Amino acid sequence: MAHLIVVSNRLPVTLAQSEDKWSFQLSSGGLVSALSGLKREMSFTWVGWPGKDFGAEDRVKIDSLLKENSCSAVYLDDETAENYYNGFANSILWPLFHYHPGEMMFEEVAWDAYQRANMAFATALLDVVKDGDLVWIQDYHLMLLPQMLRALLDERGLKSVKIGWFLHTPFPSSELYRILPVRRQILEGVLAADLLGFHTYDYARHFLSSCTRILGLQTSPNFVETDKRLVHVGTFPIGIDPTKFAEALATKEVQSRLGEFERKFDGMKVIVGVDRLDYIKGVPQKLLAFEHFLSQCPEYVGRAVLVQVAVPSRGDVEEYKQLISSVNELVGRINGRFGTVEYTPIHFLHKSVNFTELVSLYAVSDVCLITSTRDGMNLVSYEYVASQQKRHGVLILSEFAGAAQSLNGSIIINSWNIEEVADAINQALSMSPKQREANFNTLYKYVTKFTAAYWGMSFIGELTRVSQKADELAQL
Ligand code: ADQ
Repeated sequence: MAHLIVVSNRLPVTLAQSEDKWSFQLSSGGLVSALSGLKREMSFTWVGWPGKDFGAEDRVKIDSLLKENSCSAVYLDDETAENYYNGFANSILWPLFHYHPGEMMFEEVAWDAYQRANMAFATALLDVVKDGDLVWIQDYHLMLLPQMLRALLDERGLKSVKIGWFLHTPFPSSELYRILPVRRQILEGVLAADLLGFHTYDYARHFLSSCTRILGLQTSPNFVETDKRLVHVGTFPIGIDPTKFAEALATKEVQSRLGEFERKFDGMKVIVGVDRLDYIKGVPQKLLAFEHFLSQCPEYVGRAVLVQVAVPSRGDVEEYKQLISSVNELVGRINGRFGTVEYTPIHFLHKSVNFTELVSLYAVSDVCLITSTRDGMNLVSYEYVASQQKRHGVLILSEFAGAAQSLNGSIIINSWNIEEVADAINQALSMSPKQREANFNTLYKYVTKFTAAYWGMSFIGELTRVSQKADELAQL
């Protein structure tokens, strides 16, 4: 049975030290859930950056703790980490891939660090990878890694390692992608993999046209032909672990918190928003649409609230600081305009909430409003559906989130059209119980079938299949 090595920018762990003893905690998330499905099928090791640099003495202890938990760390010095992560990944690739080229600041120092960091991953992987292993690289932080790793493996004669790469963000139209000064290097970087995965066919299509237009390569809907190999391209929409939500809903803690919320919002319609405070999530658009809704439907003033939870994110990047201040201003203005002593239209929580709070909030809400201006998939939409078995709340979902291509049964909106979003809120709040139930059933069926575990198994299943095919061809 093949061994799987998952590589991501961050190890999904929290390391804490008390006295001189280190402890380890696995974080939750889509990728961790995906692996819980795969764990039954194969052994795996997780390789990634532990979040900061550690001194030599701590590294020894951390390394052995990580090894006991099937993880392995890639250490980066603080300057490389900053320029690679905040500088290149989050200030160049992230805005470009989400159609915000205006926010993109290309700097050589960031590009150098991106190359150095990807090389540090490739070198660290050499200690872990054995011939015949499957290596699954995650996301836009590591787009040079397939090529760098392949070169090192070739030097050592490790010819039967198979490499997969998956992109969690959109891949933009080639018209936009070609702005990137290092557009060739990035494409060539990932094209050393055997299988490339995207959330939706549109993203794959944009990638294929970039390969044709920028590198002049032959492509078909599922392949790119390079002079070295046939690179397979596929769509693998990610999902969540819905049982985690069903189980949480049955706990005393969630039931009691839900009861408190129900009493607090008695007689009110609750609209929920849960986002990282990132410019791609369209939080200002959401606030403006809610304001427009209240002005167009005054019967809901005093009877509808928006609970917006916004996790602080990347606060050290300039664009994010500006976003926080414009969101704060909008919340203040709208609450000032429609609020009374008894009524606060927008409850704005600029923080991360714990799982009990999150599930209770999802469960108490009549509507979940997602207005991303671009979003690879958007897991909040899935989580809301997984928490709505009783209420059958309505999902309003931006057409610019990958999830809009899978989640039939939601109201799809253009998040830039404030009037359309306001109308959708009104439509959602007045939808008949019968229609809500029918929509919920369609959504719930999808969310519980296409889970994170399903996603992980489909990608690895496909990587195994393409590897076997390549091995058979090589033997001819
Ligand atoms: P993200 O941009 O982080 O992920 P998303 O898919 O919505 O976006 O996942 C966010 C996660 O954070 C959810 O699990 C949500 O519950 C949690 N979360 C958000 N706000 C929170 C809060 N205030 N408190 C607690 N938890 C909170 C990237 C891409 C997405 C893609 C995923 C997976 O940008 O498009 O869906 O990867 O591929």
